[in-house]
Amino acid sequence: MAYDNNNVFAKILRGELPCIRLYEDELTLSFMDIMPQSEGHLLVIPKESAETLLDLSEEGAQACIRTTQRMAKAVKAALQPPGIMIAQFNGAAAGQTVPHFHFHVIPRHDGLAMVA
Ligand code: DGP
Repeated sequence: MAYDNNNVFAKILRGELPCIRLYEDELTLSFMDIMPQSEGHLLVIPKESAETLLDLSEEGAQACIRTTQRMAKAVKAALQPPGIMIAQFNGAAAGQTVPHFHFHVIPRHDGLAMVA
């Protein structure tokens, strides 16, 4: 399916929607999730127009995992959660609601799994 240029993360990347920006480099952007599952829940997205992991370039995938690791370390240092969940969904059937690739970085204080 063609990439939807009007999805909310595309608008955030273009500066058309506000977000709480945490980190940005040439290939990725990280910002706070608007519906956090716990304190510190953040997102990492590529700047390239990719809907799912299957659409993402290898360079984009490497950049996203690098930024995700960096953000997980920052969350650990800031909030000291005993656990950090990294979640990622591909397609509406898998629970993806925004059709632009993203990693969730979610501090966890219990053993419950995320319900999409
Ligand atoms: P997913 O189900 O994996 O597609 O999760 C999408 C996440 O994006 C969800 O946790 C809520 C978040 N989200 C949706 N719209 C916005 C928005 O406009 N701004 C921000 N910061 N987050 C959003």
